[in-house]
Amino acid sequence: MSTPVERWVEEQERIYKPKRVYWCDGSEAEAHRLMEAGMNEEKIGSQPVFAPLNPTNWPEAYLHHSHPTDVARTEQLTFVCHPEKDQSGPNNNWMAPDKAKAMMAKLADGAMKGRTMYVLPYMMGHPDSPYAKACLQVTDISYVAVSMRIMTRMGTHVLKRIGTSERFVKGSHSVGDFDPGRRYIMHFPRESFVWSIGSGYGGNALLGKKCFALRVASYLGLRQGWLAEHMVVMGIEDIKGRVTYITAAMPSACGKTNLAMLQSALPEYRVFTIGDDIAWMNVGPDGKLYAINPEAGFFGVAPGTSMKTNPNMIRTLKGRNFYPTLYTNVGRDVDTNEPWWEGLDGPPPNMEDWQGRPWKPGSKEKIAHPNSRFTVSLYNCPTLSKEFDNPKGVPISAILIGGRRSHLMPLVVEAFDWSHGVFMGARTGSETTAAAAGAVGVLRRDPFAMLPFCGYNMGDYFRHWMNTGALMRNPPKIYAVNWFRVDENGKFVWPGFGDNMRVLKWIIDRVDGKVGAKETAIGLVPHMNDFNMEGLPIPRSNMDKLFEIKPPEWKGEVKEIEKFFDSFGRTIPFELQTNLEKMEKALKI
Ligand code: GTP
Ligand code: SPV
Ligand code: MN
Repeated sequence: MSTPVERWVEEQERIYKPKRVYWCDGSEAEAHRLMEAGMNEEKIGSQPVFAPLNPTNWPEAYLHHSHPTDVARTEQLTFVCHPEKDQSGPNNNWMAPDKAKAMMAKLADGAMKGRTMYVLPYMMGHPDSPYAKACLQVTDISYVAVSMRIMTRMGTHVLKRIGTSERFVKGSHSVGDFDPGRRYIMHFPRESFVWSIGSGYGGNALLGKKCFALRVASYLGLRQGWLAEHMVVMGIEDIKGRVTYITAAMPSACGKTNLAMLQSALPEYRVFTIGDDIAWMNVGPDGKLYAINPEAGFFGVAPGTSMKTNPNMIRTLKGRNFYPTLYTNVGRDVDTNEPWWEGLDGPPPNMEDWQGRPWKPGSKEKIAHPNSRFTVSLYNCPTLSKEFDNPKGVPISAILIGGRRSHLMPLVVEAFDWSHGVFMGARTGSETTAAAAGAVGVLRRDPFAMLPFCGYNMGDYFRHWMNTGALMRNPPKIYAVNWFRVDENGKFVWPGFGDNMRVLKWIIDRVDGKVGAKETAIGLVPHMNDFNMEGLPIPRSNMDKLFEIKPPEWKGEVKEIEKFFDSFGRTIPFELQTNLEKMEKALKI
């Protein structure tokens, strides 16, 4: 008798018709074999999947060029397929499940002919955690197989754990022919099933990440009473050794990875990293909110990463522990065969761009793609928290919600209470980035940084957040943060990066009840005397600019929030409306 796992894999084989099926065991020896296959056998267009980079400065480093049309998440081709459209909400594209499956079956038919189908058994979360989930993905490209080995806990142990159960998370993936016209990422949350064809890009193809750990898991969380969020998880240790744990939601390419491994500008604090992208949060038996990071690696934005901005990431990339580290769509220094991206250091003379084409000095074209990324194990990270593998997770004292706003939003604002905090999360807007295909710098609502990742109607999601607060006697405090305000010349006013510790310090002092705060129409802000500005390279007048609330600017914002809330119709919780009305009144606009 075959097991449900074997039957599912046989079904995938019948659909895709690969040349052979290879079951991954997650070992290092196997990773070497997969890299060999990517260098010598598999191709994207005429280029091999992987090319070795200079290992002297960049140990175990490999370059990957994606298909040129396949460089970011494609939200317009991403669907959440509940039985009814209303269950997916205005925040998702929808297709009826039967129709979606019939369409995908056509695209998938024979799509792996002549290729290998890799079977990847993996865990999201530590295997001993009550919150972990056992998963299976099939794919037809070594890049995805190796990336999943870095990003998750992959191995044969997962098959043992699933045993003869029917209850495992299923991900079916093929790069197809990379034709954007035949590219779809389909979610069936009620079956814990994701079907993705036509893309090899992280968020579209590493199905444990955004597809399962956010879209499907957020729906599981709604049914089971927990939260799956697009959030950093980190610990901040003070000089006495006391650690405060926080989570932070920020839209794609808005600073999560940088925050998660921040090197503190204040010498009396140290940051410990638990996760940089995804948090699963449960109310524990003691009534506190606990967070785990279900992932095991970083899939980080390369441009802007340097010894100045994020030294701990450079150390992570140059660490020697885990094989291999992948660099996707970065540039290459032809003389030294080293990876390069904008913001790393001055451009060396002889460069190849992200498509492997010679780059002409002085050219305005980017060398690295703005959404070029590295894939590297969390175990390489020098600031990894000793709690990372704690199956219970860590208790959360504060939740930050950020966005990229060049105007309007202050550096930090504390919510009056949980309900106001949910309002702050729900009304969050952010300027778009290169992490998703489409225009960059356009303001859109991105509540809790989850707009592209919530696997059900966001009206119900806001209600779920309201309800979760009611389960806790002393819920975490909630903060809105914005590192991205600019001056008249378009320059960032706040230095950001390591100096963000100053904002974290104020938050910790608030959590500890050490300092007061000033009440404004939009929430509580610091008294400047309580805000550590020692050695801060900006004038006091700029600090005032960072906290300026201009009612006329807010007028347009309030209109937009209203319109956004209205788009959810009757599913929007009344508390959000009440908070909006209160804010409008207090702003006197
Ligand atoms: P995803 O992986 O897409 O979810 O992105 P992320 O939220 O982890 O963003 P990340 O930390 O990779 O930062 C994205 C970009 O923002 C990089 O180019 C960073 O250099 C830049 N950035 C991060 N933190 C700050 C900051 O405090 N200030 C400024 N000005 N830029 C920042
Ligand atoms: C993001 O876009 O938020 C990322 C990269 O973290 S991806 O995994 O592609 O979603
Ligand atoms: Mn992300």
